[in-house]
Amino acid sequence: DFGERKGQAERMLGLMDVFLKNDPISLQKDILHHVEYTVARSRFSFDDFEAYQALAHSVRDRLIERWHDTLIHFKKEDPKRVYFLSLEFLMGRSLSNIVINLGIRDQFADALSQLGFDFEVLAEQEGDACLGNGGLARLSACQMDSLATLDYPAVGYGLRYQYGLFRQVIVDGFQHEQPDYWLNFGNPWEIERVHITYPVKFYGTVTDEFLNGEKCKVWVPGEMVEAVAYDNPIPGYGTRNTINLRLWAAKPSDQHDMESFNTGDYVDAVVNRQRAESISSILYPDDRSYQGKELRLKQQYFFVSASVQDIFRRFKDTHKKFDEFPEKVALQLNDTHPSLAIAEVMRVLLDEEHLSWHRAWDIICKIFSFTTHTVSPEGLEKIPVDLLGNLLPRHLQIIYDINFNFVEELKKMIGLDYDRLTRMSIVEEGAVKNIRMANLSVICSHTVNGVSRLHSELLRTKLFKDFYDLWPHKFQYKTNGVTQRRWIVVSNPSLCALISKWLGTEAWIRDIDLLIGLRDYATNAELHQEWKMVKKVNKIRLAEYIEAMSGLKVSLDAMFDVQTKRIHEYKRQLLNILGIIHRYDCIKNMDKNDRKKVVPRVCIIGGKAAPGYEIAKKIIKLCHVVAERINNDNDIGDLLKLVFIPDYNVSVAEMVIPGADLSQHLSTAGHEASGTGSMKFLMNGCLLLATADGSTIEMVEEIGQDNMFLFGAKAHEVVALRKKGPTLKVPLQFSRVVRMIRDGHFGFEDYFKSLCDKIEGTSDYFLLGADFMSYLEAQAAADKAFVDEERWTKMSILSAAGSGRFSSDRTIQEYAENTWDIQPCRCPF
Ligand code: TH1
Repeated sequence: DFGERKGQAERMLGLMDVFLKNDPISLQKDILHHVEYTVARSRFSFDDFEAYQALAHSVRDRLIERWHDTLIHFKKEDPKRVYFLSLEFLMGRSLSNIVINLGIRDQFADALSQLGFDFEVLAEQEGDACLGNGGLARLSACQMDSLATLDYPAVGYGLRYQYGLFRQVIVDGFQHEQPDYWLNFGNPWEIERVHITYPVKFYGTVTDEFLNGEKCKVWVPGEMVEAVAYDNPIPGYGTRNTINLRLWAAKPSDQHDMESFNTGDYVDAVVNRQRAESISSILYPDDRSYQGKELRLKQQYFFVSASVQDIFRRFKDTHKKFDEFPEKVALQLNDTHPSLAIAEVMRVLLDEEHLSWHRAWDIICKIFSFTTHTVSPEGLEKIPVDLLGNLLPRHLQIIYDINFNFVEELKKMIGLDYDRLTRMSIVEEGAVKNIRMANLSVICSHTVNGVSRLHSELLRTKLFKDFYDLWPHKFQYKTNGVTQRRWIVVSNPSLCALISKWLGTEAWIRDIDLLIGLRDYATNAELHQEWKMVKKVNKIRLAEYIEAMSGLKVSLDAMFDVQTKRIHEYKRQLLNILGIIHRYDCIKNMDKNDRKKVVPRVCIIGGKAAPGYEIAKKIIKLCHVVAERINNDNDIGDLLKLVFIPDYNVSVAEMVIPGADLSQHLSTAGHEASGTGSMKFLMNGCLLLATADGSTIEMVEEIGQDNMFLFGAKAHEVVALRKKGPTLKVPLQFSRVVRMIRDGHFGFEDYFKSLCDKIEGTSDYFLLGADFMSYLEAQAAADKAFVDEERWTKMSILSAAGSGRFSSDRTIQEYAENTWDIQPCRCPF
């Protein structure tokens, strides 16, 4: 209608500066405008945080222009879109990322410095958006960046939690969790859409009714909650395209609780309404473990239902026939967390659009694709039937119907192989009946993706073997990737400048394959000098952080050796700590001469433990007591230091990763589906010490065995090693360090007993003992390489040069071509 009121439109265009200008004066005016009118501070008196807010709003204005243009362009072109459904997005800070992607960082920095502000200082004022746990959530964020950059018509959907992932505080070496009420200071990057709301229904009953002579199901809900959209524009780099990440917040519905209002209990009724908001209030802090909690299920359905309504609304705006739905819509399930979308789309098609089962099912089979991030059967999500039936009665019926049809078909194909039928059924029978969300997702998706080659192999031969045998064509894999915009350009500006200088272009920021060009200079003395300088600058930054945080001074000559990721037994932070104790013990027993040959190390460990994960919390405490002992041992000095970095999150990672010389990825082979931290380290020219697990296997292929320190049992050997169990001989060195902990060398021996018990004898499930010698050898090899500066620098250059395959741009392109079947839709500049 804007076009119809042409006169008015022209007048509006005349009044408005469409396309804000980016010269220093315009930027300064704009920032001051926001100081005065948005932040409502006097332009003569505002602090760094207020300056950040004004800056952020000036950036946001420019972001919104492109976002509007993109949305209008998509609407006009009406391409097939991918809808990326994820319960977690770990965005971290936005400011630097946005100005860099918009190509106006330097302009803003100049404008600010003329006002007497430092861009970097203001950028530090921003808090992290931690709406996710770990790898899976950060992957979603990286993929959004790539979707925007590659001009794909994509929409992200998720939940706008009021409390992000807990803040980790360490008190006396123990982890404490504090709430992350991140919206307290406002969030300039989101746009509240009060008019974009959808009702979401829960509980109630399903009845059979007749409509135009046809029998149909009517769900009469028992509770109604409103979903309100909050839009988060995601800008691409080197393009005008800016896509939308729409997060839903729960608000009380106007139709909610009419009853209690009528009964006159007004105050109680209002208080009751507030409960609705609890649905989007908190992110579950459990990384890959499920508890079958009702609130979690409510969250899943809440965001799925709002997103599906939004998708249908958009489709119906321009289309009448549902047969066209698969030509316009691809739905991507990020793990099983959003898999209720399958039952929800089916429900809408059947009960609201009144399609036949046959037509509805045909559509389902064409639109869903599923990516699993899990390796072990215990990691797969299950929902108790009672819970689901109570909360979503109609969905349970639909899932049963899908399962009935599937099992009937299956019988025709494989006969009455009951074991196999039982394994493949969506419904798990037993004391507690469960819905297997993974089986539902595999059965209803046209494509099932793994996140690395090894992972995909494990899916085909173990986790989903029965399904693979039935539908081999469904199974693909897309090795994960991370965005070089965040993990080099934003977080390591010196390296970014260096790479552009030596490649003679900045094009690698959009076209990662160009990175390989660095190989030509892998032995160039001049590059070596500059490369070492960059590493030094980043080590200084990290050392300053460590000192500010813990008071510990670390030597820049030492090897900075980093292991940062969620704390998990399978990730074997414990192996790292045992190795450190061993190293300490060795140094203690050396004479003066031998000590001269020791390569000094600063060992850095960081990561959060799920609040209910006792063993993980003990690992954190162990790290602290060992650090206390080593760091205060004057006899050791700079030869060895151990630091635990608290509250590891995206912005801490941005500082730690560029400063690392060596990084450790120690998962027992076959347990890390992919791993993405390693990719960030690799891109930053950090050497890897790793097991042959997840994506590291593919990294070796890219950069060569000689440039990585590989160790440990291979995935196919792990099962056999476990079977050997008690007969397995563990090395003396291993028993010795465990004994030191048991004997109270570091105190708290009672507290650590259960930890020691978990890794000795038959209970060493993750094979720390079996891998220990190989681990020590890899560490020794790393020491040896580090002493040879030229060799180390060459390895570092080759690591970065070979990291191109691990860009999320490559991952997303593969998804677009092989899974979603979507085309770029580029907004004209
Ligand atoms: C992780 C995987 O453990 C990791 O190997 C992988 O690189 C990453 O996903 C991205 O693909 C997972 N995170 C979660 C989180 C939850 C549930 C399952 C997984 S798997 C909550």
